[in-house]
Amino acid sequence: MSRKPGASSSAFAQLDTDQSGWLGREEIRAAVASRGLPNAHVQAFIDAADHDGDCRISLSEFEHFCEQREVQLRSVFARLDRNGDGRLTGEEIRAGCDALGVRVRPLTLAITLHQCTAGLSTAAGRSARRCLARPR
Ligand SMILES: [Ca+2]
Ligand SMILES: [Ca+2]
Repeated sequence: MSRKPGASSSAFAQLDTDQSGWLGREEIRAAVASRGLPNAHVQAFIDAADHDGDCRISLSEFEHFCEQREVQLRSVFARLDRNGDGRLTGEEIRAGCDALGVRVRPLTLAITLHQCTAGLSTAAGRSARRCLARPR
């Protein structure tokens, strides 16, 4: 399974609000703020994505960053998916958190993952929400 063709270029176009062909610090700051993320993510993203060091992110740098993140996410997913069925249950996620020594309260986990699956109207999304809503 791979990303839809053009998914990262479409995302880039949405972030490039001045249509300059680059993501500048202010555009990145606006994107980070609109997602409710800490401001530290602005520099972290620039550090991770800006390969030529010009402090702005080109489309090719953005696409490369997205590809790297997808590889990392697939690796994490594979490690969490203990039975290898291609789906993460609440228990698998909890076990992963436990293995990392991360204490996540069941309600916090349920809310976070409910938000992640909120856009899913599929049976899988409903199943995930039911599973995550179960008390530990
Ligand atoms: Ca721009
Ligand atoms: Ca750059």
